[in-house]
Order: sequence, then structure tokens, then C-alpha cells
Amino acid sequence: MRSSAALLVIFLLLQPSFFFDALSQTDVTTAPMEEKEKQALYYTIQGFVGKLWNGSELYPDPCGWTPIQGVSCDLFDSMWYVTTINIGPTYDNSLECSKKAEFSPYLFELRHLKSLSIFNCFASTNTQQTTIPADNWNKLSSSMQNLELRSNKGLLGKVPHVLGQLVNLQSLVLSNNSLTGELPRELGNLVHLKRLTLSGNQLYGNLPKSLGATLAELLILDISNNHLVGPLHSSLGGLTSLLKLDLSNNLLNGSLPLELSKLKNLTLLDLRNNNLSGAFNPSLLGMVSLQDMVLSNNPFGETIEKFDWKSLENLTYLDLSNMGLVGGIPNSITELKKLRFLSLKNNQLSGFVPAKLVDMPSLSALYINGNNLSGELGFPKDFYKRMRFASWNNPNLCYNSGAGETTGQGPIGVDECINRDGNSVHHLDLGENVSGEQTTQGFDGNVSSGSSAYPLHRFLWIAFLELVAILFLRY
Ligand SMILES: *[C@@H]1O[C@H](CO)[C@@H](O)[C@H](O)[C@H]1NC(C)=O
Ligand SMILES: *[C@@H]1O[C@H](CO)[C@@H](O)[C@H](O)[C@H]1NC(C)=O
Ligand SMILES: *[C@@H]1O[C@H](CO)[C@@H](O)[C@H](O)[C@H]1NC(C)=O
Ligand SMILES: *[C@@H]1O[C@H](CO)[C@@H](O)[C@H](O)[C@H]1NC(C)=O
Ligand SMILES: *[C@@H]1O[C@H](CO)[C@@H](O)[C@H](O)[C@H]1NC(C)=O
Ligand SMILES: *[C@@H]1O[C@H](CO)[C@@H](O)[C@H](O)[C@H]1NC(C)=O
Ligand SMILES: *[C@@H]1O[C@H](CO)[C@@H](O)[C@H](O)[C@H]1NC(C)=O
Ligand SMILES: *[C@@H]1O[C@H](CO)[C@@H](O)[C@H](O)[C@H]1NC(C)=O
Ligand SMILES: CC(=O)N[C@H]1CO[C@H](CO)[C@@H](O)[C@@H]1O
Repeated sequence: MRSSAALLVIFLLLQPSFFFDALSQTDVTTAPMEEKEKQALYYTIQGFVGKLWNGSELYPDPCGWTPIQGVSCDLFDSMWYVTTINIGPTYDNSLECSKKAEFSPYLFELRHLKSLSIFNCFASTNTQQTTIPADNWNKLSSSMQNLELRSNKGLLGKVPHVLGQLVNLQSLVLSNNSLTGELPRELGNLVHLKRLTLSGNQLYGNLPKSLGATLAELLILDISNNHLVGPLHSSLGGLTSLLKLDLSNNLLNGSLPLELSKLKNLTLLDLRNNNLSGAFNPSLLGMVSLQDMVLSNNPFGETIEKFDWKSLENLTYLDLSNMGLVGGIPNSITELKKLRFLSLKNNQLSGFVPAKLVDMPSLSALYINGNNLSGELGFPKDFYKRMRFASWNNPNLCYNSGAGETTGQGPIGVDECINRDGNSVHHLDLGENVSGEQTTQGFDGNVSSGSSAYPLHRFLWIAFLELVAILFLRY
């Protein structure tokens, strides 16, 4: 008799409806929330996902036993408040935006909101156009630490200057939207920012001086793939904590400010595809932590001979292609023990190719094609085997397979040197002699196989940095 009563109790407890009814009746374990907060949450989410979403019916206890995917809460004075909202197709059951998605004004009533992420929401430039709200952000100024609006192609208009009121912000990510206009100098008020990522928009104008002057805690600055113009201001030297600076694919011109040398912790400098000129000033050697330096496709038009490359001892990736470089390849570059990738292609470099390149312990990709290098390539055969190597389009360059070695595996597109007797040794025999007769056919398609080294490496590196930043920011 007693045991069957116990079984009944267990049975009832296992019934979800009984369990939850009991809870809601006694209100003991329902997470207590102000009604105002709860309604603000429902309306905020409805704004993004549409009117058909009935929060009060589906999620009567959003900070307790009916949690909403992407929403988290925290206790303040024994009441629950919303601290995080993530909208967008991240997980299978994530909240996704409706075609009429909009920022609800109720968003700004969530006074403990710490993190807001809207991803792939205003997705269509035709039917889902909206702008970032231009006021009310001050209501969130004490709580907001992380604002991320990413891959919303229908998100138009300017970066509103009122975002400068979010003075506790640590991460501001507004990438891959359709934002336009100039960057507001008020972003300089965000003195606790660790990450500022505005890449992939149509932002134009100058980089505001205020950024460098005040953002001393910034670790990542990425404004790549925009239409920024003008010179880089010397105030950038104020970003002394910076690890990653990516301003690639803009229309920046002028020379690099010497103050960049103050960025002692910088590991990645990517300025490729701009219109920057002359700047191999020795003071740049102050960036002693640099691992990746990508300056390709800028009309520098300088010599790299006066630069004491070995000071940048941690360089692993150096891309100086298509920069109008003149003069020779300095021996100091061969002292970069960690360098894995070196591209000097498509410049006007002249003189001999340093034989010491063969002694670089980490090098696995070397591009010197498209220059005016001369003399003989004296590398042993195994060099060409272990290296992604290109040296064609240097009309005065020849190769010598070395004494006692049979010819064969030579560098593609380079003739063998004329031997001592004055006899021209045959045109080279190609190792991968795929289609044949002409040496020029041997290097069709090989550029692409070579240059594929970078994107993967770079991707991994950026992924690593983002991970560091995420760990840092998510405490
Ligand atoms: C949501 O559901 C509640 C409870 O079922 C109902 O009273 C309310 O009218 C619904 N609201 C909407 C907007 O459908
Ligand atoms: C932006 O879009 C590009 C291209 O689709 C992608 O490679 C990049 O990772 C995106 N960036 C962010 C921060 O989402
Ligand atoms: C540079 O990095 C080192 C080591 O991580 C750190 O101790 C130092 O504070 C950083 N410098 C700045 C200016 O942030
Ligand atoms: C940079 O570009 C602007 C606009 O095209 C031009 O007025 C300015 O002279 C350029 N500056 C340098 C240093 O080339
Ligand atoms: C780069 O600068 C040069 C010289 O100032 C100018 O002629 C050229 O149009 C600029 N290119 C771009 C893409 O702005
Ligand atoms: C180079 O890297 C090593 C290992 O990561 C580090 O210990 C060293 O401090 C770095 N050198 C500079 C100048 O940053
Ligand atoms: C290339 O270098 C040779 C000397 O090796 C020189 O005579 C020639 O003028 C240079 N060509 C160009 C286009 O600079
Ligand atoms: C390359 O092709 C030529 C002509 O077809 C042939 O004589 C030569 O043996 C081939 N070399 C190799 C390494 O296959
Ligand atoms: C020098 C040369 O022929 N380079 C070619 C290598 O392959 C790429 C991609 O297929 C071509 O664009 C280059 O012209």
C-alpha cells in the first residue's frame, strides 16, 4: 500500500504537465521578472522574427524553465533581466528574422542588455531595408558590452554617431552590411573597445583621428573592404595594444606614418590593395612582433635594401608583390628564420638572387617572378622540390643545376645557363612535363596553385585571433 502511493508520487512527478503546473501555481521556481522587462523582450524579438511569434504563449518563463534559444538572463537584485540576445541562423533552432524585420523601440527598455547579435537578418537589399536606430542607445550605455550586426545586406545608412554613447562597449562588429557614409569620430569615445570590425561595407572618407588617439585597449581593428581614402594618420600609433590591423582593399594613399613603429604587439599588418606609397622607413622595424606583413598591390616604388629585415624576427608571411619595388633583394631578408612565405613577384627588382635563400629553415613558398633579376639560380635540385617556387618572367635569369647533377627538375620558365664551353644546353626539361613541347605550357595554371598557400594560412591565423578575442571578451 505504501509503496504504491510512492509510485503514484513518482509517476506524477514524471508528468511534465503536473510538474510545471505545480511550479507555476506556487510560483516558487518561476524566475521572477518584472512584467515590463518580459513584455519588452517579447516585443523586441517580435520586431525581428515577426508578429506571428507569440512569446507569452510559447515562453511564459523566458529566464526560467522556458528558455528562448539565443536569449540569456541574469539576476540583479533577485529579479531576472535579459542580458544577451542572438538572432539569426546560427543553430538549427535559432530565431530567424521575418521579411519585415525591424529594430523594435522596446529593445532599449532592456536595461541590463549586455550583448546583442543580429546575424543574416535584414538579408535582402530589396525587401528588408532598414537602418541602425539613430537614438536611444544612451539607455543601454551602462550595460552594453558587445554589439554585433553582421551579414545584413539590407542594413543601410550610416554608422550612427550615437553608438559613441555605448561607453562600456568592448566589441563592435558591423561587418558585411551595406553601411555607407563616413565613420563618426564619436567612435573614439568607446575607450574600452577591444575589437572594432567594420569590414565589408561601403564606408568612405578618412579614418577618424580620434580612433588612434583614444582606443588604447584595442586589439583588433578591421576596416577592410570599404572605400576609405586619404593618408593614415599618425595617431594610429596610439593603438599600442593592437594585435591585428587590417585596412586592406580600400583607397588609402600617402605614406605609412612612422608612428606605426609604436605598435610593438602588432602581429598582423594587412594593407594590401590600396594606393599607399613610399614607406620602408626603418622606424617600421619597431613592429617587432609582426608575423604577417601584407603590403602587396600598393605603388610604393622603393627599394627594400635599406631595411634591416632581420629585426622583424617573427615574420612568417611577407607579401611585397606588385609594389613597384626597385633595387636588389637584400641578404638581410634571408635571415628571417621563421619566414615561410615570401613573395616579391611583379616588381622591378634587379641584380642576383641571393644564394642564401636556400638556407632559410622555414621557407616553403618563394615567388620572385615578374622582375628583372639576372645571373644564375644556383639552388640545388631538392630546393625546387620542397618549395612552391616561381621565377619566370625574369628575362636575364638562368638556372644551373649544379656540378655533378643531371639536368631535369629545373625552375619552370627559366632557361638553363650556357655552359663554360659556350654551348647552350638544351631548353630545360620539365619535371612535370604534362603537355609537352613548349616550356611556356609548363606553367599554365601554376600561379594559382602557388598563391593558394596564403588564403588558408591567413584564414587560420585570423580564426585564431578571433578566437583569442572571443575568449577575451566572453571572460
Ligand atoms: C498570444 O497568446 C496568448 C495566450 O494564448 C493570447 O492571449 C494572446 O492573444 C496571443 N497574442 C497574439 C499576438 O497572438
Ligand atoms: C564577410 O564576408 C566575407 C565574404 O563572404 C567572409 O569571408 C567574411 O568572413 C565575412 N566576415 C564576417 C566578419 O562575417
Ligand atoms: C603587449 O603584450 C604583452 C604580452 O602579451 C603585454 O604584457 C603588454 O601589456 C602588451 N602591451 C600593450 C601596450 O598592450
Ligand atoms: C590622395 O588622394 C587624394 C584624392 O585622390 C589626393 O587629393 C591626394 O593628393 C592624394 N595624396 C597623396 C599623398 O597622394
Ligand atoms: C592612386 O594614386 C595615383 C597618384 O596619386 C592616382 O593617379 C591614381 O588614380 C590612384 N588610384 C586610385 C585607385 O585611386
Ligand atoms: C617572437 O616570438 C617568440 C615566440 O613566440 C617570442 O618569445 C618573442 O618575444 C617574439 N619576439 C618579439 C620581438 O616579439
Ligand atoms: C634589366 O636589367 C638589365 C641588366 O641586367 C638592364 O640592362 C636592363 O635595362 C634592365 N631592364 C629593365 C626594364 O629595367
Ligand atoms: C618532357 O617532354 C619531352 C618532350 O616530350 C621529353 O623528351 C622528356 O623526356 C620529358 N621529360 C620528362 C622529365 O618527362
Ligand atoms: C605566367 C602564367 O602563365 N601565369 C598563369 C598561371 O595561372 C593563372 C591562373 O590559371 C593565370 O592567370 C596566369 O596567367
